[in-house]
Amino acid sequence: MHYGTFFFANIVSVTAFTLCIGLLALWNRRIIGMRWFAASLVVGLIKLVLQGLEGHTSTAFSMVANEFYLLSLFMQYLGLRWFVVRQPMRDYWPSTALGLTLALYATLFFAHVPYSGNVLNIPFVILCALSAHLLLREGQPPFTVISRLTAAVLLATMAVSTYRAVLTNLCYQRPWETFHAHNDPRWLYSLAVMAFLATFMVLCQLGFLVAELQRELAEQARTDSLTGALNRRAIEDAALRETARSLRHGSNLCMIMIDVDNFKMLNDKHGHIAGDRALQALALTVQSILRVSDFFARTGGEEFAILLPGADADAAFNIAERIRTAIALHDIPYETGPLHITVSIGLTLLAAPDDTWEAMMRRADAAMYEAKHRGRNQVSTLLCPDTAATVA
Ligand code: GH3
Ligand code: MG
Ligand code: MG
Repeated sequence: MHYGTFFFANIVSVTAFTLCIGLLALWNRRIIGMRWFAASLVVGLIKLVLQGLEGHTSTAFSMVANEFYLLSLFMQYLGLRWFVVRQPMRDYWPSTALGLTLALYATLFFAHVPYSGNVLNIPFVILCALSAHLLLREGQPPFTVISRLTAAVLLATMAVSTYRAVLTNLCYQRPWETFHAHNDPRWLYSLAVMAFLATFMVLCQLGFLVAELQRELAEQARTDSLTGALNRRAIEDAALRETARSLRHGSNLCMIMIDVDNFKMLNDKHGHIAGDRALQALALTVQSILRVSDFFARTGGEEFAILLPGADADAAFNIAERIRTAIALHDIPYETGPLHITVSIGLTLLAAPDDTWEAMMRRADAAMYEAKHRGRNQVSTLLCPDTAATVA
């Protein structure tokens, strides 16, 4: 294999990959991880061009090429981290350590210190291992499969780069003279394996994009766009699951129905936009009171449902009362002055052994209408099919 021909072919394919990932990052700007992938490929491509010119230009270009390799891997790490961790990196030490490493390598390179390649090679191997570890630890659905696949590619990259680091220490201790290695088949073929793994890595990056788009679609199909609460279908699925689980384990399950009082009047008086604002404020208030394990959905225009797994009638009643009071006391900011709403709430408890979520919904609905009947802005409880509604 001829070194120049290999580099030309590699540069052509990496240019195509960079364009592809770059355009996808541009079309999906909200997916920040793709930006890091694109940036990592751009830096990797520049590194490849500089490395291809090795022996024909100043040795400083080789130094920059080597540094860009580590930089590119670090950017890829940040991209992977975005997909699986979903939180910005708060620690500054990784970037600081990277900066110091690059500065140290440049100094040793220009001082012609032998074995200085280790300053980059060792962090490269460590970063591969850290990336793989992060993916295996944090890769939750829908990223589990692609995370494992990517971790395998990273571990293979780590193995080959370790081999190349050992080879460098044994035969090419002077990083400003590595063009001597161009005719060494061990050097060239291991480089080809790295290029092959880099191609796999780009496919993995596309895999992360596809998994993220799937996640977004699934979330949209479960969410109400106005309030951000679950939609009817999602709470029905949750109710089916939770009733089966509660009946199996003999645990409590409560359902709450909420309906805004005289909402049509608010719309008529202040306009539809004001009504929308009130629904959004209501959703925020309810969500601030619920736990993450509870389910909250918008089931109709101004109607909402809540599932409280594990809550008994007293606990559910307290939560319903807190919701009712918080909404009644809330001044909802609006251009023409604060808006006020109240809600009527119906509450029911799963009745073993053969209750169903449809029957629960009917009971919670009946309890809610009972609350309306008795003057609105109150909580009504209908505990089991034979019990009359009690109002508090
Ligand atoms: P009640 O106290 O008996 O529940 O009276 P209500 O006026 O709240 O009930 P009604 O069913 O008569 O009216 C519901 C209103 O909710 C009618 C409809 O215009 C309004 N509505 C439904 N969906 C939306 C929405 O997404 N945005 C806004 N602004 N209004 C909505
Ligand atoms: Mg209604
Ligand atoms: Mg209403």
